[in-house]
Amino acid sequence: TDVRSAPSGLSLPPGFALGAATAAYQIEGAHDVDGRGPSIWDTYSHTPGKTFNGDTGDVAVEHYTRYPADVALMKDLGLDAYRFSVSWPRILPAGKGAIEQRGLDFYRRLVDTISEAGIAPWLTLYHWDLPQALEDEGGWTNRDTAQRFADYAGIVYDALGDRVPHWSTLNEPMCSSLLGYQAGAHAPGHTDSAEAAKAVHHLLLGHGLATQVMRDKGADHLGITLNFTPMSPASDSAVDVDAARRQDGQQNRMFITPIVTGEYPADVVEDLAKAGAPLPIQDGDLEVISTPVDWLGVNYYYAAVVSGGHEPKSPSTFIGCEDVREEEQDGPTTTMGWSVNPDSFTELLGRLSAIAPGLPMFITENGSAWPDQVAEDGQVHDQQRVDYLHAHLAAMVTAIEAGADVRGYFAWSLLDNYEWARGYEQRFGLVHVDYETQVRTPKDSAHAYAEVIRQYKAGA
Ligand code: GBH
Repeated sequence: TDVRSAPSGLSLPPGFALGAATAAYQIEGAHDVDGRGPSIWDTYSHTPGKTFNGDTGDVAVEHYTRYPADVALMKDLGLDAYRFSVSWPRILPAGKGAIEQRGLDFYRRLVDTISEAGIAPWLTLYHWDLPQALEDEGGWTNRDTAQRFADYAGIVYDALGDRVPHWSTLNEPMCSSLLGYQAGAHAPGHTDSAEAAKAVHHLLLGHGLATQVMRDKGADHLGITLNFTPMSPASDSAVDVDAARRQDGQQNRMFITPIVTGEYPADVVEDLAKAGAPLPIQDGDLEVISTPVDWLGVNYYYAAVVSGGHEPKSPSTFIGCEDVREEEQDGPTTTMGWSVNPDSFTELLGRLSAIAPGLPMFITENGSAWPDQVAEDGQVHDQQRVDYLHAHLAAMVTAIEAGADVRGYFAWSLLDNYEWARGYEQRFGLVHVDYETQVRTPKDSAHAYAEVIRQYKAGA
């Protein structure tokens, strides 16, 4: 296949944003530079046995110092937009109190460099790196953390609001709560359902409070990024159908529904209470949580097929789902073990249009990890990632043609980077990084994406 040929008939609407995404802890490194405080990911990754190979983000891909070259790469690819996150402990080393100006200065320099390259900056305030000092006071299980997050949002907005047009509060609160406090697979590594339910609610509350703070300061393009994994039952047995309902409830509905409607889904509230993990809702919280946003960020990777009624296995990722298993699917599987389901992406976007009518969507992450090899010519011929990219762009266009209001797409990820508990083993980048030399090499998928962007801009 000629990787430079975009899928035929890919017609994106006018004004569509094409970009790539990253997150602070996954790329920056410089973990102890310029007054940065420790985050829960420093603690977790430095705890033996928690991450693949003991990998940490101490060095990562040295984006903290190499950002000018990385922005130049983005420009070479022709990106219109770049989504990144701010490290809370660079700005507030203790999570609250003293502000570290050198942290704010870094993001000012970064944003100015991005803008000078003609690329629109999209800022995410929280991509999982909670200051450790706040975790020491209970982290997201502590209601106070929601207010601390809103304070932090106000500080970053005051510093960067004049130069960043697009703001997102949280990345994937599902991961921060359920992977962090229920499954133990992410920092802080707890396995306590009651804590996890508190974290869910306090993250959403923090989102609402931060949205209000930034709105009051004049922000006019505010959103939140949620991750969606469609769940279908392995059979039409009542047990499998209920397993899919429960997991869909916590993965997909528990976060979007209260934001859009001001109410949690009733079945989820019941499931959580039954599992001894009630949502700690106080009067007025749901009004805060449903403070209007301007856009929804959608992260999509794959769709799961699940069955229930198995021998209980703890901890489960979802509360009260110890009996649920994910089934293997036919077809290609990424190195994350994920199947490739572009049709489910189309369906998901249609479903979200119905759940959140009138709310513009941006695909804030989509991508895949493969066993990339550097060829003798020094190039990375990642045909599987090229195919995945083309198939998902086409699936998105199909959804748009059916009426979904999708206005942008960000590939995950610009660079190979620190894939959380999976360390450096998993490569999601359009651009290959040699972790010995830090040399960046655009993969075939980067060239393919650049060609999609070039053809779109040429009106082809
Ligand atoms: C997104 O998470 C994140 O926003 C991004 O930072 C991440 O790099 C990307 O997707 C790719 O994963 O195997 O037990 O370690 C999507 C949710 C979170 C799902 C990590 C897989 C691995 C759990 N992903 N999780 S484990």
